Amino acid sequence: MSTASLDLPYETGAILAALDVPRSRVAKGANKVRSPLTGEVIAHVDHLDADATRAVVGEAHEAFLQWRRVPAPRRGELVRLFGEELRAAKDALGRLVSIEAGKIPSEGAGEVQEMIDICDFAVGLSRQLYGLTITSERPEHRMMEQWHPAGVVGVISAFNFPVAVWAWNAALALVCGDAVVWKPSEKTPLVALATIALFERAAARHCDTPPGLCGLVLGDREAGAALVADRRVPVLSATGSTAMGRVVGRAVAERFGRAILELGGNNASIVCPSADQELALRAVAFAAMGTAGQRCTTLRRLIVHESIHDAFVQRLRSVYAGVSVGNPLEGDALVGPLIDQAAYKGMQSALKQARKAGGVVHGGERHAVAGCDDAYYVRPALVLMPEQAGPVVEETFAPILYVLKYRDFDQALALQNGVPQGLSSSIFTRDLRESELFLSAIGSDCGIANVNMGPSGAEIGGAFGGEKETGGGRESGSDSWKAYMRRSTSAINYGLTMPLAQGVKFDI
Ligand code: UN1
Repeated sequence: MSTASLDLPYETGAILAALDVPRSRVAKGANKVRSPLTGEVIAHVDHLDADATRAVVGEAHEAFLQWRRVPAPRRGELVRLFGEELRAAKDALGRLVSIEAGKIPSEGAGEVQEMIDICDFAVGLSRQLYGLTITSERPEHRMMEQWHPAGVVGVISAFNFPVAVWAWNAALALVCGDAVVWKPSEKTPLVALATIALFERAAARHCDTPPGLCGLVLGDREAGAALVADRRVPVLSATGSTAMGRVVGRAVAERFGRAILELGGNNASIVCPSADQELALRAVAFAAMGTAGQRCTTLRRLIVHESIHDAFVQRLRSVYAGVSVGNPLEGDALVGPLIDQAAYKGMQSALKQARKAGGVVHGGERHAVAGCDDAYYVRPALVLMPEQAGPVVEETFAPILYVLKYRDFDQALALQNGVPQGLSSSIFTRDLRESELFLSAIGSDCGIANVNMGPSGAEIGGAFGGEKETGGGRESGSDSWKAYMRRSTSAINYGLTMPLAQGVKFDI
């Protein structure tokens, strides 16, 4: 096979070659791929148009018709093999995630680990796709429900978790008997190509895998729109902005498909008077500055009790001033680059609005990194806000942490819940009443509510997703698999009479 060239930065060519990505897929296309580490072009890929996208869906649909016949534990075997390929390629794929998405090495590797974890979870699940049996009001009858494969699952993923979020969806969908068509972010096509190449390695070792089971669509809005509109895609999982989700959700609903939406977050942590401040400081640092503030679960609002506010903010300011920003592949920086210029501009505009609304901004300026003039590195920003207004109620995908003060607990809860988004949240307290209230029906309104830890960095065993403008979808663990299947309810008469439900008589 002719693989990628070797003359790209950070051995990108060698990594792609090792991961079986053909050079033809990354060398001559019309669309430039840049590394946010340096801003330089590292590949050229072709985009599929609407017709080509529909053709990929068609192949996936044909594959689905075969795949749904394969027993679920056999389907699990394919996912097990894929997990093996991921384990073997963890270093290479993790490094490619760093090159293409700008993550620090441990987060690049962590992203691949998250894929491995969901594969393990799905393998077990492949023997546990259970329904119910239900007692019937009719004599000599029983009822049951079964879960059947749904069809082709469309996955639209974002740049910030360019492969893990696809894997959450794909690993479950595959054991559920579905085919998958993936449209990754236009900013991260290389990791998608590499992931599919690894999947194909696993598929080649599994004789029941039909061709086209995991389709890949590199493309822009046109391709995305074709995937979203296609009636052969009963389930469409989309991760990204609320604006994108509004368009996608509507289009899927229009044709009565099912959308799994994982959209914007505006996650808060409450720091109570009894909090272990040392622990809170460490948790806040990772949650707010990690991944350069570009996680859906990034901590964006800190709600601190007035009695500890000034002292805690002072400690936080010194943590912010000391954090290393830089090219994570050239040193040991903890904060890498923003994804692109648009992200930088969005950040600066939010900071400007914050100042206008009376906010006091610390940090947030562009940070020069030698040899990376076309990249966008920033100092993380800490913004003291007089109230929750302006940019504070919006999600800006950058490392900005707004700090608010509270007096009584109800006020803290009202602030926590007083934004349109509802993904993740957390509380730092040693007071059992406060933590239990926070987790109760009248507490946090988010899909994720943590105690004595930050809002980010969820593991795969739990259901992931959130309420309100976050879109309501759940992915990954718990019983999220049900969204990838169709439910069939059956009533079975094993007697000789024909009683009707609700006492209806119809004697012929
Ligand atoms: C996302 O940012 O889209 O909980 C997903 C976390 C990660 C996943 C984030 N496990 O932060």
